[in-house]
Amino acid sequence: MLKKCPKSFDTFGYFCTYEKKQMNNLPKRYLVTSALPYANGLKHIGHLAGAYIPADIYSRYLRAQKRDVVFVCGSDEHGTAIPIQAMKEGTTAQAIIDKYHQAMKEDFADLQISFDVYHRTSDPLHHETSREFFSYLHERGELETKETEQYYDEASSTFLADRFIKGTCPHCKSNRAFGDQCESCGTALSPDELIDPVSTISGNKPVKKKTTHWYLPLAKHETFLREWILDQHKDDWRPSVVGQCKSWIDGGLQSRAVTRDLNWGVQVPLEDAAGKVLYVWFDAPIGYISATKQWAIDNDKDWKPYWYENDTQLVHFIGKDNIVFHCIIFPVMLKLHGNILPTNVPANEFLNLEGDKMSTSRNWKLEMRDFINDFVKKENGGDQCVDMLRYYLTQIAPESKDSEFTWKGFQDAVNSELVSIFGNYVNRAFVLMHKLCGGKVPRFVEEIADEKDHQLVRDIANARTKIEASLEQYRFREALFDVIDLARKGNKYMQEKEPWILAKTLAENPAQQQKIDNCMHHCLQLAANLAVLINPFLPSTAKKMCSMMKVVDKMLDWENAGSMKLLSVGYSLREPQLLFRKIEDEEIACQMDKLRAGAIAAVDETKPAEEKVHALKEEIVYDDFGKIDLRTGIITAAQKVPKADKLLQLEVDLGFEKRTILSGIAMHFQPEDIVGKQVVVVANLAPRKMRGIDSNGMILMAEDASGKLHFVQPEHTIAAGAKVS
Ligand code: B3M
Ligand code: ZN
Repeated sequence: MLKKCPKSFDTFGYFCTYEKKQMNNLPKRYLVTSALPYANGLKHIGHLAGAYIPADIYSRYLRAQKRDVVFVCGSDEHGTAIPIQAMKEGTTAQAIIDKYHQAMKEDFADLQISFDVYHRTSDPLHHETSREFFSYLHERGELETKETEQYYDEASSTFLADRFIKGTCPHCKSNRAFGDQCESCGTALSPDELIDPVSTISGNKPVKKKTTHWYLPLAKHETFLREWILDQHKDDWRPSVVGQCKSWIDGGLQSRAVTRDLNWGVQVPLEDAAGKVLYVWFDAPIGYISATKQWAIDNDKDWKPYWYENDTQLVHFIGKDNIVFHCIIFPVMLKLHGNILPTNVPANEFLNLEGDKMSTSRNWKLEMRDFINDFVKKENGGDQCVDMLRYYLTQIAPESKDSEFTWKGFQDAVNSELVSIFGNYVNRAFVLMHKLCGGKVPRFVEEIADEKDHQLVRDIANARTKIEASLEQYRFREALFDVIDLARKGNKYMQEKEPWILAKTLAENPAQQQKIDNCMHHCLQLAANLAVLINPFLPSTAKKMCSMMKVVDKMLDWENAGSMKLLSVGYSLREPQLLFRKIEDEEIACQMDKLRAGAIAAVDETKPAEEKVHALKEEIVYDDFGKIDLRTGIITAAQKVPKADKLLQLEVDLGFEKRTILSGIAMHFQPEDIVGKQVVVVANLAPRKMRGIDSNGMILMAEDASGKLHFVQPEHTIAAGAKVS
């Protein structure tokens, strides 16, 4: 239910929790969590947009508000996904988690995700914390034990949990279905539903064997869950989250096994439980608690209030596939263990990529690491690229429905919003201030202020109020939109005031200097406000702006937003720095090529060998072939084409003339190695422009089974220009 808002904020409505906060009922401390990523591979931008950037914006905003906040995360290093990945990479589970824990930690740091602690669930502190948690529940009789029959692989003497068992999906009939989920259609499965199950360890057909496990009887907590989620939080949690919870509860709550037969994970702390570990979804969320403990140890703080005091606001940022664990199972565990419950679980929907779902197996993805290597680390001041990505991913954040990353969309967002609106505004304000006001913050004289000046002051104050309300309600896209909108208003103000025109007639009318000063004073104060408001979203940009204004980072405190006194009169400011560069068409084309090439390679890898023998094209008649003029030639020069990973620019001597030909062989040959090679050229192919260069012909290549390319050549070197038929 939307309640009427307090009088001072009468342009929009608030939900009840926000209203409470306005009445000085602020939580005393905040604990912000991002889903613990599995340490079985690098994470992609879908993960980043779903659980990490929003949590980071929220935490940075709270810190700027000087509220007590701890932002925790860490690697999820248990579950069958880890040993499976180890099998794939031919190494040990320990080597896998060490490798990916480190890699993910670095990627997050490169993208300026400001965790207060990035922990890992293999840490002894976490094992201890999880075991204590389990024992606490077990000792109080909150867990059930059940004996069931489960699939067992006799060859390796192991029970086959989750992903160790593979078969045909009963729904879509794909053979990429596992004991927990079908990789093709995404349906959650239990091992018993698989058609023709096989062990992924031995490839054998498994047998059924009796085993005992501990279960969390969720049905016992139905009333609590209904009241807590469906009554208490029906208005302040996202509708999609409440909806998913409702269908789970209505569908009948089953007891969930919290242990597994596996030799990788947290040992079950009971005498009769040899060879059993805690289920990964039991220990992983406890990882938030262990991480908080680690933070407290590192910072000489007390962790307990964050998990036991009711005036803590606990917020879990996750993707929608994790809703049931964070809204149903973990809260039941927390309640039984005497902890506080989450205040909100702002789960995001999924981010698609260029018209398709992101997928590791199909290699249709953009890993954080790829973006870091291709943009951030490639250039001086790559920080601006971090902010560009943070900007676009927030602008398209899948807050209420699935959304889509496209390279064109990225380019448009950067070029027409960050560069043309925000960057342009700040740059113009600084350039004009240097030109028209001697490089110093000019004085503002109230007596000659007009309605446009007053309106700008109101716009700034309103923007703060609106952005704040959006952030408090986890509406990050909207908040960011309002920051850009304020910059847009700044551009309009400057455009209407035209201080550069006033400057032209200054000699005849010296009084106009004050008008110019008034305008530039306001423009600079607005720029300072923009730094404060953009800071949670684009921290490097805000820092750069502080440096241009020669102010310390303290200016970025949220309480400064809305003030027209952020920069002192007479203070000299630096020359402007470029905040954002443009994204060029070539960069986009290059990324699209890379994405497609990656996906093609992935398809080829999974194809059985017989399919790799390419099927013949449709039949042609002699005349079709007769139209093609093939000639021998010699490569006389070769060089890389800038910003195109795959293209080489070749000069080819055909005897009767020299040609420039672009060939997609840059991944296979070094330019210097192929000069002097004899080649066969399709000599009468219509010219084609690529990367602004005309390509006049095509070189014939043969591809071997491993995908390596070879030149098609006459047996002995012969004169260039000879006919091939
Ligand atoms: N590692 C699943 C995931 O990455 C899982 C999240 C745990 S959060 C406690 O989607
Ligand atoms: Zn399926």
